[in-house]
Amino acid sequence: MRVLLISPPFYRIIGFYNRYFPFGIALLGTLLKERGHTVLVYDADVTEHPTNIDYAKLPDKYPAYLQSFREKGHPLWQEVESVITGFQPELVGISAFTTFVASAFHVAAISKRVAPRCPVVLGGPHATVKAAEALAICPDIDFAVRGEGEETLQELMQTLGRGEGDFTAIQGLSYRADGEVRNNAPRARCADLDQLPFPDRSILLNERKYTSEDMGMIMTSRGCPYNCTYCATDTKRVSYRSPDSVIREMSAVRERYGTTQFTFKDDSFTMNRKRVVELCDRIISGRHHFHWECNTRVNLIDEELLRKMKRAGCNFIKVGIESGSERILRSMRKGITLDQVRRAAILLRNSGIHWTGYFLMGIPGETREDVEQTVAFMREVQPDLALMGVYEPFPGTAMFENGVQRGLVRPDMTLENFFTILPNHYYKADPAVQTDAVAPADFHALEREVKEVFHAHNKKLGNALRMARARAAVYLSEPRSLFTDALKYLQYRRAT
Ligand code: B12
Repeated sequence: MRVLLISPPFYRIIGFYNRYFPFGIALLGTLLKERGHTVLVYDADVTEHPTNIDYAKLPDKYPAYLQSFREKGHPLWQEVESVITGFQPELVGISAFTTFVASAFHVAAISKRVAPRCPVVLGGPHATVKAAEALAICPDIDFAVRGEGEETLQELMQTLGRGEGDFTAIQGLSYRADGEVRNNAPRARCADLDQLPFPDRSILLNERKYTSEDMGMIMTSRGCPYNCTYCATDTKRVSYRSPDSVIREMSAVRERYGTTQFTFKDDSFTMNRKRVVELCDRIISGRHHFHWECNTRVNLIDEELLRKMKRAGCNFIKVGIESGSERILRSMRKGITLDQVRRAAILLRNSGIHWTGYFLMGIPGETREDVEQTVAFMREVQPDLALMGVYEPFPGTAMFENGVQRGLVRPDMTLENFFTILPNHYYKADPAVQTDAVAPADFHALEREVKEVFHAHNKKLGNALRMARARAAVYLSEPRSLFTDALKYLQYRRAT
């Protein structure tokens, strides 16, 4: 079968740079190719030139994003059309996060216009939690795959290939039948990640547009057992790849793309301490000289572990702090205390590894005082980079359900809603209302104030130099990342 897997455009439409390659569809494409299908993986967001990367400014461009759907002959939507027409697929698969699911619906519509008989399948985080809604509102989507797609997509293709119309036995699949949406039983998670191939990055259309660092995104585990109420990760059971498999993938990526800086994008990389120690030991004893970053939690690091990680090439660690208010941390079920953050901040600073703290504001029930505590706490713990996000209700999360009960969140959206409401307001009952504890006008003024404090913190020369020092090896191997980083820093300087 000729299969076209698409990551729809979003960042590129509004002049932003999207990091990494589309891991999920690259992996699915690799599997299908191994099974003899003809596959093209089209990331419509990849751009060669470093464009805007100050993601705090992303929402400012959302009106232009919505406008692109109304613009006849928009070059990016024309590009999508010509890729579909040129490839002549027998199946189109589209991946989507909630934030840019309008793009997925639009791609589906283009596909149905130019290839009306070709089935369109939606997958990814949005399909996982909103399959029924997507099928109910978007007539151009024929199937939605909930959760991991490896087995489900192959079974669907086998059924379609045999010309059969009975999909009832395919776990994890949702589809329309007799005018209603059917949700088949869920599919069990992949039990052994080592059985999966590495995503073959060479099947990406425009492979050469990615930087070596973008190609260095690696997933060493799936899932997270914590219960943060704002998070959309749906797997509580964590499964891991073996250190051997991870090192083989890193070596293969380095060989093909010259990658020296890798990113472990696992939800919490140091969840299993023993495994991290083993991986680090293997990297050190094999003299691999990789550099890498990871995400983790403040309660999952200690001095000895950080020392080992640094020796194994870890140069960046990103942790979620979220709030400086114990009350809010508890309401988020974050599972950490402010004292744990203080302790981790000292360990991270002493480790010499560059560290980023992620913060969140605008969550239901949060007052101005809570937000002020967060700002004061950021100043106290002084991350090398401090990033503030404004909470968005993602379906499938506990906070989404709680928001529905509080009247802040609407459980469903119409197709028209997705094309008329700004993506950072999706599923909000009233786009103007962020939280029930701060009046809308006050919230927006507060958001501006807080973001200015964060910008001022990040643009301090000392912080910028610490970042540059941590990335020195990357600059040597990929000089264009020096340009990208300098651009980012200048954007920050101009922002306040
Ligand atoms: C990498 C990543 C990113 C990268 C994406 C880069 C890229 N080029 O794709 C970056 C850093 C840009 C990013 C940005 C954001 N992200 Co993010 N990100 C992730 C992360 C860590 C890994 C995704 C991944 O590759 N997973 C591994 C692969 C194997 O899984 P997968 O992609 O889900 O694919 C599987 C299935 O979904 C399915 N599948 C996927 N596509 C398709 C397509 C078809 C046709 C089929 C059949 C199946 C299928 O099969 C795949 C294999 O099993 C996830 C967390 C996670 N653990 O998944 C969050 C996650 C996807 N991100 C999330 C969010 C919220 C965001 C942001 C909105 C955050 C923000 N507020 O800024 C932004 C999005 C845009 C914006 N506003 O800036 C949420 C998504 C929630 C949602 N409902 O959409 C997640 C789940 C994090 C979380 N725990 O809440 N992100």
